[in-house]
Amino acid sequence: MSDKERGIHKLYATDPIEADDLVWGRKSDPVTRRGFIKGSGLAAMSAAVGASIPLAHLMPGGLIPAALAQSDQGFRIPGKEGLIVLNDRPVNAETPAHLLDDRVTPAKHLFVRNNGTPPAIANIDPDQWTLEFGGESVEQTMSFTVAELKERFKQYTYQLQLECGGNGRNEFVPPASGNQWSVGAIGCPEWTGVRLKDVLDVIGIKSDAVYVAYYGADVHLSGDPTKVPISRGIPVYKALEDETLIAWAMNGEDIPHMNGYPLRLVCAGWPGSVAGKWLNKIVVRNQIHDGPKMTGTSYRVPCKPVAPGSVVPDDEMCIIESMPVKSLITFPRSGIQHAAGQHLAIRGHAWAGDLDVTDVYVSIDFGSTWQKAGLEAPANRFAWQHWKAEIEFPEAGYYEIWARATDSAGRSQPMVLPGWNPKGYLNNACHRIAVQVA
Ligand SMILES: Nc1nc2c(c(=O)[nH]1)N[C@H]1C(S)=C(S)[C@@H](COP(=O)(O)O)O[C@H]1N2
Ligand SMILES: [Mo]
Repeated sequence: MSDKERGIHKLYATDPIEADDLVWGRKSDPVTRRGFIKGSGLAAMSAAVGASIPLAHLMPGGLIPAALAQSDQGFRIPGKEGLIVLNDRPVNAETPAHLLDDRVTPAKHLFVRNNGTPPAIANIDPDQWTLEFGGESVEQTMSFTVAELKERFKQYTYQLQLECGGNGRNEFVPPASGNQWSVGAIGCPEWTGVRLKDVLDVIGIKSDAVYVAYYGADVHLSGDPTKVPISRGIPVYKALEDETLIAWAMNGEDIPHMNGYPLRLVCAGWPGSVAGKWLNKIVVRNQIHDGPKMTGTSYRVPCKPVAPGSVVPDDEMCIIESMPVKSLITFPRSGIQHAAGQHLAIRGHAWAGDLDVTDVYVSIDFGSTWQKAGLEAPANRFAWQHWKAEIEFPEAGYYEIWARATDSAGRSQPMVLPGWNPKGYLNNACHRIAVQVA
């Protein structure tokens, strides 16, 4: 178990009540530390231990279930399986590449990137949840319940990829601070909701509108209710895309708690940070939104390339918009043994922000030669695309398979780290896996 995975155990040791609230959304009595767990908190705990807990009403607060405490998996996030926990305060976890093999990412395998403390599941009532619209550039302020959104507007279902702007950060030299994501802060589930543009159409946006931004119900890590953990936005044109959704379902079910239950924005192709979770307010702004994580160096890169390690003034940093072309090898898993003399069928996905992927190539000789992979069209715009190839190895030994995608503007993934930037965003270097041929 790594130090980071042990974090939640430390938190249980020092502040079991806080740990409970964080992990299970359970409420313990602050004096006796006797907890009670029921409803969705109990469901989450049951899911994590893999069975119902008949005597849960007798379980003390602040107790980490032994099944989890003694497992070598360390801290587990309810509803998630096999994720690598990078941080437990706030919860951040990524998916190993081989667990992203499904064509549509299952809920249990979608990464989690939290900036603050999510609202406790026990305190979320989807029937009472409201989404408010405001800001300088709306014609009228309005508020909708989830049921009203469902009744009043046409519903759409799309496969939409979601990738954290910091995915790949762990390769930056000199290193960038923040979650050290490797390749797994990406997924492409199927989302259902209403189009943001249909709702904005009813509300009316003024001609001076520039940006559309979100607020969510998560709270700042400091616990200070006047502080917002994150509030980001997108230019009006991106907000009005058909695929920009106010979503309540993922893969036909409620969105998992850690992924924004009961309502979130999905705005594919752009850094995941624009896809507000636990969504309760949308504002139409007459200026570029200036909420937390919108300004300074957050989700910005130098407007012009800089030398690694440079200090870049804020006014020379530009907001990240469409994400760059990228691909993953999801089968086989890195490190496998393969029998000599046999073909190896490999596969994965590729995506390119607002663009399409036009080609995927694979190499077993560190990029000296490339073989074209078979590539499918996306299920819909902004869905990742599936690719596959057959590999032949000339003799036994250690090999690396590299994958490289090209987008519809002719841009290709770099083989090694692309432009260094202070916060470690947009690393779209080729993914590679190891294969032992024996
Ligand atoms: N309210 C709220 N929305 C949020 C965040 C957050 O911390 N709070 N994190 C953002 C970031 S940085 C990313 S990458 C995505 C991650 O979505 P996921 O956790 O469902 O994978 O949610 C975005 N929306
Ligand atoms: Mo992110």
